[in-house]
Amino acid sequence: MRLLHTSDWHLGRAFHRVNMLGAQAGFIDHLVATVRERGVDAVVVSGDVYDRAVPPLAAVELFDDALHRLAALGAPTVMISGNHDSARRLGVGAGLIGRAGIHLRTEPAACGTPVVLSDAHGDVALYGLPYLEPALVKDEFVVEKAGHEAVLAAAMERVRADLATRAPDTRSVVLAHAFVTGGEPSDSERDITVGGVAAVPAGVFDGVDYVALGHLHGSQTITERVRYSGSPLPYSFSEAAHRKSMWLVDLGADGSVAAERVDCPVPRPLARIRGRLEELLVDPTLERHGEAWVEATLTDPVRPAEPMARLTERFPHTLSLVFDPERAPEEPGVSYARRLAGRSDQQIAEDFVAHVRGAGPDEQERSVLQDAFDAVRADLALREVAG
Ligand SMILES: [Mn+2]
Repeated sequence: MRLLHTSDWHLGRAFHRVNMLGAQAGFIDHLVATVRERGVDAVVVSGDVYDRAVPPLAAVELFDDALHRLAALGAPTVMISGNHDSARRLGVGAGLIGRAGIHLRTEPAACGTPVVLSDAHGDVALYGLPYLEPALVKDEFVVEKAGHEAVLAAAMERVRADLATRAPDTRSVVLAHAFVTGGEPSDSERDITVGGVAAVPAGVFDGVDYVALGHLHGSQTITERVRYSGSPLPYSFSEAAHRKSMWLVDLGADGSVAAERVDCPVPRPLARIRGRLEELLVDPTLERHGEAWVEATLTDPVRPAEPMARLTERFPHTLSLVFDPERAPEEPGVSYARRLAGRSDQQIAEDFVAHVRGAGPDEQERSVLQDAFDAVRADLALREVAG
């Protein structure tokens, strides 16, 4: 049986100021084409279909379009809710949609009830474990310590118990949305550490043939049988080195796994560049980033004037500016109170300007500061008279 494993679509999410709906629609086209051209028997989507609980209408329309196209292809699809989805909202109409072969698994209580597909070699049981927020599902799974490992272990016990009741040659697939030990995070996953240690050992999933993971946005192989597909699109500059893809998994008659990476379309490459503004504007090696989405880290000791306007002349798709000025290390161990002792408000303000910008105020800026302090003092004096 040939599976296509993807996750973390985050429909409706923007990348900095860029609306990603066009790129997300391009990915759905690619997904549908892959299902058709590569003879995919089933699609598994491991959570974070949407970026938030109440997604924008355009994202809901895109999801609706994806469901209809997958159903029209006759490719059974199993989807779980992730930590970004509202399980309740995503699960609306799941029973009806399931009759069209699109199985939305958003109920923690149903994790031991698989979607059963079959091929010439027998049955394949696909268990959808929606994102299990420990505090919310600890009663359902009757665990003492409401941690990620405890609730996933309890859910997997139900999976194994169900599997034990089936024909011995039944192959099994688990979909889960979790942070598995050994996985490499990026900046665009919402933290799930509230309430304890987030990372779950891969051994929790022992006993099944393939584990289709979602949550981490980089494609990763934890073990041959336990993989993250990663998101199809980048959602932070920390993903600049990612190669966005899906896993095409051939599940053999004996439960063996052969996985192939299928690349996703790249709407625009990502580049992180670093240096002084004047260098970035002329460095010939940066020429290749002219069409990229760029994050520039400026190391100028003094913040240059209009850096964004100047950068976008060379890199029109600059989306993010970071200032990390080179400066001499400060004298350590001097307390804040000691640094302020015996100085006027004006001196403290001028030092502050020098600290954040790298250079102190010029004459004009000094007089602006002076006027501000004078105005505050005058106001205070008036209040005392009035009060
Ligand atoms: Mn995600």
